[in-house]
Amino acid sequence: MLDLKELRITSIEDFDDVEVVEVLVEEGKMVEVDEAIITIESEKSIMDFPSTEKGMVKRILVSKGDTVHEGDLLMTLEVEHELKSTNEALQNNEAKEVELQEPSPQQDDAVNSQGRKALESDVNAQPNQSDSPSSVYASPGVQKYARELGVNLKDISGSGGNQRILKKDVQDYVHKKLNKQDYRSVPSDGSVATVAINTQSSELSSFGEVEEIELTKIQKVTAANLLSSWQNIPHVTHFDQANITSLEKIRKSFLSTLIDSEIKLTPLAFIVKAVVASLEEYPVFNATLDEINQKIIYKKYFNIGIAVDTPAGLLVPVIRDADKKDIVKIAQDIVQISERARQKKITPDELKGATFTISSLGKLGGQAFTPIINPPEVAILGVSTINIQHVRADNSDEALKFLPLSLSYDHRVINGAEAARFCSYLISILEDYWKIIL
Ligand code: CAO
Repeated sequence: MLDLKELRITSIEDFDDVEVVEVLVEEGKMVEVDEAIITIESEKSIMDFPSTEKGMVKRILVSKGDTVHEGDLLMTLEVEHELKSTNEALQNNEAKEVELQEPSPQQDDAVNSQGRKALESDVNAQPNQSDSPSSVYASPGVQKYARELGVNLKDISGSGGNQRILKKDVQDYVHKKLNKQDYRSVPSDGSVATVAINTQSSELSSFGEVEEIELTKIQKVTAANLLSSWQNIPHVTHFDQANITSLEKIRKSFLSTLIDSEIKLTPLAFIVKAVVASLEEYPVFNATLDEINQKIIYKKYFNIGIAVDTPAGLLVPVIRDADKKDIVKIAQDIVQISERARQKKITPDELKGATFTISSLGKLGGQAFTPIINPPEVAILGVSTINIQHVRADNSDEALKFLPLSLSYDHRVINGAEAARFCSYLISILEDYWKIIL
């Protein structure tokens, strides 16, 4: 037995006439008693208006932007007292409705649980005691959602009409917090805030002798940053090598002129200069991906991070404005920052602001490796040990020196062809260094 019921706007405290800012249901779909059917907004507040009946929406008589007054007809519902025959259809409709209007439970759970974690550490994220409709513009549903996540709606600017805060704004806010935490808010104790592989020495000692040594603070922080980078950035590594036979001759001749000075002129200073020239030519390698606003930020300065192996762990101090420095100054900087890092004298400021990093294993050995990007950078160059290849030319045996290069890049920002071009350009400089010296 079907009845047609009318849903009218009833008297609501503070509201004389109000604007419909959202219609939350569709014709042909089921609504439940107390389910929000429209969102209305006055000068002072915003709220969801609920259905007083359960039934199928037959006809909607208001639309977004309409002004409604007490007693106005909003929609008609087909109400069945015994809904047995249509139960199945109704359930399907309900399921679809949930799909269309709400994020999936998994999405919500992911945001909820990660969001809570991200916000627990945020001293400003207190429960929104004062998020009453008169102080923030958000529907009760959004207010409830924010409350569940521990988000204070006052911290969010709304993207809806009249700056109304939407569910999406709450989600964006949480994602922003998560992103910030991933890259910059390593816990002050340096602990690795991830699911730990919990292998304890008691388990291992059943197989033989073990020794436990606490990770240094640097190792803890590095572990958290590396893990975050590895998990969040799709890395690709491009391998190549440069014939630096003539560059090595140039370096040796430079060295002979510096014989009495303290300057240590290794291939790395030349590599830094060649990398800067390549970054100038291919600026995307000097960029940052702004994930939230979906933008690439091109930096016009060239600060090169140098991975330094120290007894306490890996540190990456920065050579600032490398484009404005000559090779000798860069060589001096490398020595100075690496010594300060090893002597634990480096300051936090000296570790910040890199736009691209070089990790040189120098003569330690190896032919290639896959360096991990140091966010917010989008690429890193790994340098391995020079290898010597003998070639026969004009009845003589020439020993050529090849420098292996491993370029890891963020595949969201840089594609393989660009990486190949960048590497070829870098190699062309390393193989014909006069190109940038003169
Ligand atoms: N192949 C062969 N020899 C090389 C070389 C290369 N690619 N690069 C440098 N060398 C030589 C140098 O010429 C120098 O030779 P001499 O002993 O004859 O003077 C020697 O290796 C040692 O150089 P160095 O390491 O003192 O200086 P550098 O400028 O090459 O590097 C620094 C400085 C700080 C980068 C380096 O000392 C260092 O810490 N590297 C480790 C970085 C690292 O751990 N990366 C991995 C990160 S991922 O875990």
